[in-house]
Amino acid sequence: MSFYNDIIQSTESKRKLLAILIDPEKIQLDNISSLCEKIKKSPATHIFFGGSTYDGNNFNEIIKRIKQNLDLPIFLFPGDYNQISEEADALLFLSLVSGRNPEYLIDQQIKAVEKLEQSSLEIIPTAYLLIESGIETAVERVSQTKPLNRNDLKTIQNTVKASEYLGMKLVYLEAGSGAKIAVSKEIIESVKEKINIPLIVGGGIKSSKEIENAFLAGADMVVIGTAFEENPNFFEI
Ligand code: 1GP
Repeated sequence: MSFYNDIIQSTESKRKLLAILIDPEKIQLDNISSLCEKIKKSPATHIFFGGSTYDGNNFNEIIKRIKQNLDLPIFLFPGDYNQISEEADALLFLSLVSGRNPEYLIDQQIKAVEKLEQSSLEIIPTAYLLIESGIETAVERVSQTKPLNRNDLKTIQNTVKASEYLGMKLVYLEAGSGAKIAVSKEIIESVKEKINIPLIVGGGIKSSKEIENAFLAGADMVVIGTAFEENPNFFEI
């Protein structure tokens, strides 16, 4: 069984995917079962787990409890190499290809190797592109990189194509958590026409209309974090 192959099969059959992002920093152990009840009632197909700045001790325990309460694949979406846990199912092995900071292009990945060699996580190489979104987001602050200009479609297209040539298996277009402006329809369309690998879009998506628009423009998977954090009834509405 491969979680990546499941994504490929879904994209081939045009089944859209929805990931709920859980940030360990913003979750209490005691609230996990009620949160999972909400997730069960949502259309979520995946859980993404990770955050830009987490340095607490409950990382493994939170994932374990989510797993006990929920039957969805858990993908690590790590802010740094410490956020690797055997309790999860797969790891988005991110390289921040929109930026020019070697720490997030390759150094963090090298630091992760010894842990990954001991692990049975499925590793999915993922091109991670931060797109300009109206505010300075945590990704920008932590990575000390600039996002790509949202009007420069050519550079965005060439960056995703180069990532595909390099062997990346997923592209993640990121406006940044809590972004003012989500990744635009034009950007999603222009990226989708360039690549043959699945496309994930997240950051600043706050309504079912915006989810729908991202899917219509060509996103294979949409990620929802803040909107669900702020309102656990988001999907009911
Ligand atoms: C952040 O793309 C995710 O990495 C989700 O963003 O929190 O804005 O939904 P939001």
